[in-house]
Amino acid sequence: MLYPRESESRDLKELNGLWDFQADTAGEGRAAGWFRNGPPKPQLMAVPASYNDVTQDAALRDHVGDVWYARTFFVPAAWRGQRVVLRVGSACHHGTVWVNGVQVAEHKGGYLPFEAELSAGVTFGGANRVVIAVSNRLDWTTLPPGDLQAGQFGNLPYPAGYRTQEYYHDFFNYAGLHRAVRLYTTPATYIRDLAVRTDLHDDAGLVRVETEVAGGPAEIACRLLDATGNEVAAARGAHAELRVPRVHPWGPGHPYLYTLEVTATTPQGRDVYRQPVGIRTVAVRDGRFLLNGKPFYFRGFGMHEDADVRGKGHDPVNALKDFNLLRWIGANSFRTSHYPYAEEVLQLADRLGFLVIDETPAVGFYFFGGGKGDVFAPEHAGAAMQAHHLQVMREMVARDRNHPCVVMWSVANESATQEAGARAYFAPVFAETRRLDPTRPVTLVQCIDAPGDTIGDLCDVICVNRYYGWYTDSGHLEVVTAQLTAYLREWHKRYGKPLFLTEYGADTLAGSHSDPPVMFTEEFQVQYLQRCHAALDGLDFIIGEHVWNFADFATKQGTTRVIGNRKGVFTRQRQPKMAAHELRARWSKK
Ligand code: GCB
Repeated sequence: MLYPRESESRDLKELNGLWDFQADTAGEGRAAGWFRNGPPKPQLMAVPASYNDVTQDAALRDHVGDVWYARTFFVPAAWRGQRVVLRVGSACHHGTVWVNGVQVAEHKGGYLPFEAELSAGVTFGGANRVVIAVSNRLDWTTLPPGDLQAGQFGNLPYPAGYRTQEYYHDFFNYAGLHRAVRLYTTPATYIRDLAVRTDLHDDAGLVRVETEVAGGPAEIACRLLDATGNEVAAARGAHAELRVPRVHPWGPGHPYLYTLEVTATTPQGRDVYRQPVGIRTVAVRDGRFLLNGKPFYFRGFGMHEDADVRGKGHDPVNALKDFNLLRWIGANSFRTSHYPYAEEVLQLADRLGFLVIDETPAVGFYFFGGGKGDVFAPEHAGAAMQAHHLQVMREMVARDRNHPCVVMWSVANESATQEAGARAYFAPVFAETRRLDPTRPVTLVQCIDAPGDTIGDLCDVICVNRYYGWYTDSGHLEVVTAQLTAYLREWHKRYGKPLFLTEYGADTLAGSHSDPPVMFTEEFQVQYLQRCHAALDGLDFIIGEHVWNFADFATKQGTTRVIGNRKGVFTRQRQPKMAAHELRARWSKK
């Protein structure tokens, strides 16, 4: 799926800014026809943003169900004869879109984009109205999953019909239009999709391009331009192979990007699309993760799209700040825990040279239990959930496959892979991911003990999260190194595959100090990380360390979360804790 870009044949118009907005507290909007003009008593809401923290209304923060967005937009008369496409970057978690009262799109999955072709129903040279209903409901057909919950304590009074949204993952269920809403045009015959694969042979690069054209036949031509705009290779046809002598391979420290220029020519005209291309290879061989044929050690974080006021709304200023902090601290990679991030984040990673583990929103498949039965039971992660999971995988690979930064797919975070049903659920997800993209390793981030696991053989790399001395033996730093060492050894013994510690960390209230260290102080976080590093440095099969988390982030309220998860090495406002300096010292030596 191509990112919307301007070119000599394509126009682009952002529909970001202030929209009309109303929460559908009575669930009446659809029956009452709000899709025609928008909700009847709107307030203003910013797009892109989560709506939850923008107002002073606690009921809106915790609202469960639809919210409605609406605005007017103009389609230039000059666009007549072009395809006009509306692209919604993210409607979290379920979006329905109407233009001029007619439904044009519906999409489930809050972290991936969707499009609607408007050409037929749109007024050229005049005003049009777009209305989007966004639902934040989570159930066992959505990723992540959730349940509607009545009052938890049956003997206590609750208002009639009282329901809250329960979920099993550790980040706040922010919702709304989180990413850009855009209009763009293409000619009637247009480049629908590109699949780019790259390879290296000695000092030459190979770029294979599959071009899909829609709307009619066209002559396809590909040119590859270097960073100064000089053509380095050219080819014709839907299956093109471009050979680049004296290639500049892509990687951290040298994120060299070529520009692939694809032209589809018909007697009526042509469509031009430009795609940035980084030429690199990834592989898992002999117990190592190889980037461009050389062993690569991952240093970095599990992150979140999360910030004050905006919630999960993409903001280019915040995103760039995060990358500057990643650079400052000496990181070379991150995981899009626990959902695919905005495409603009991957573009920054391409340009600045960071490796990305791209993860689905399959999270909350473990801390479930509590007498509710198995995760992999028909009423939970059963056939409906699996079908959706496969769909998310397809959409994620389709969106992200052309990014050089994406080096591994993570199909899920922390699942009950010890359960009898886990393998039947996940085997098709791994198989489909490999069919869609045979060029990248695939993993599932684990949290259970190695002996009970049923799916590790499906992974190219074993990724594990561990918190010894935090959730177990709380406060006992002295046990951390030995316990973590034993745990990692056990996984390695079981599968003989490279191991990646994808989470380790300790909640820390910035500004809290204690020596000797106690939990939640900055001294404790520093020593906690040092003890984990002592374990990692003593093992020769480790391929990476990702601290949990890059920055403090919002979670649902609960007794173990003091205004969110505080395992950030940076505060939510992106200021360093002591641990940030500790990591910077370690990672700048590596
Ligand atoms: C985990 C989860 C992550 C949590 C983290 C924690 O294992 O993968 O989503 O936020 O632990 O801090 O407990």
